Amino acid sequence: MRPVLYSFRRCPYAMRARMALAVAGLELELREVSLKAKPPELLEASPKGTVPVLVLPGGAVIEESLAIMHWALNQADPQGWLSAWDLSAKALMDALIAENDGPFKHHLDRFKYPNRYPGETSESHRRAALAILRGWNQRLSAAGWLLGDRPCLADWALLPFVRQFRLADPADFDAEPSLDALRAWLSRCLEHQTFKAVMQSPWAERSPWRSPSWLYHLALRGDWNTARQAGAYLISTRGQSLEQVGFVHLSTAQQVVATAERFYGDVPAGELLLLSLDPRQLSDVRFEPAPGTGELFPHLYAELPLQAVLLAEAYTV
Ligand SMILES: N[C@@H](CCC(=O)N[C@@H](CS)C(=O)NCC(=O)O)C(=O)O
Repeated sequence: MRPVLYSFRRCPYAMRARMALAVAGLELELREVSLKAKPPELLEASPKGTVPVLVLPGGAVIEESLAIMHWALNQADPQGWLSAWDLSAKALMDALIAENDGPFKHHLDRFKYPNRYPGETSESHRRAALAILRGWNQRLSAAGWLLGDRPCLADWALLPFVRQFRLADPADFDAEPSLDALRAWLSRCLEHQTFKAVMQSPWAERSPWRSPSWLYHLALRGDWNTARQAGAYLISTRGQSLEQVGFVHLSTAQQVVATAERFYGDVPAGELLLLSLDPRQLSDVRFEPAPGTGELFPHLYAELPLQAVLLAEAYTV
């Protein structure tokens, strides 16, 4: 049994947790989730519903990114993010991370997503965030990293948030005065194997993990678009209507890949969608043997209600 990490590729908290877990050299099962439809297994482990969440083999749950980083580095800290520093340095790391997770994140969100915060001025939050960044810039100008001449926990914990700030307006960030050391640090971190590794497979996945609690249906993009316009999905499987067959072909999480290969192997990438379905919203599902193999497949003896579709995403293996 390996620990299970629920993660979201683009979440800055999940990025920093993945970095610590990867650096510690830990083996785990990564479950990419969509924040629009969180799998029941994640919510059962951690009802607050944020990522990252780490579930240990004994069942213990760690549901804060920083706690996951500490847990990982306690297992192994080969780059000395924590172990190579004394108590006063650790107190400084904590203070920098608190400044990031508190005021910096507060201003970053209001600058980056002005629509979510009506009545707030994006520019004043940008300036407040920049004031914090200038403080970090000053630290970085001494020896290149936040606490000295080598990276520590705080460098990696702050990195994904500084990256987000730049991505919100790269041209302005790149032209901003008095940020040279911070920009050099950011480029160095982004080019570092520690960061690059967690933005690609196997540390970051692009398609959501398939929950065994859900059911699935493969649909051609054109059929799905028609259904959304018409308000009803009336296809059974490729080239056959619900009316002709009498039920809609579904798959369990374990059956999706084989079904896609068998019936949709020639469909161009992006034209095949995987619909994730909430079985509680499907009225009459029967598990019936497929002709020939006898393998049991779920069949929906009703129209597929559009509200049962939790996610409709391009299918990737
Ligand atoms: N304090 C948490 C914050 C995690 C967090 O807010 N993650 C965001 C994604 S970046 C999330 O899961 N939001 C829930 C949602 O959007 O539904 C941590 O450090 O792990």
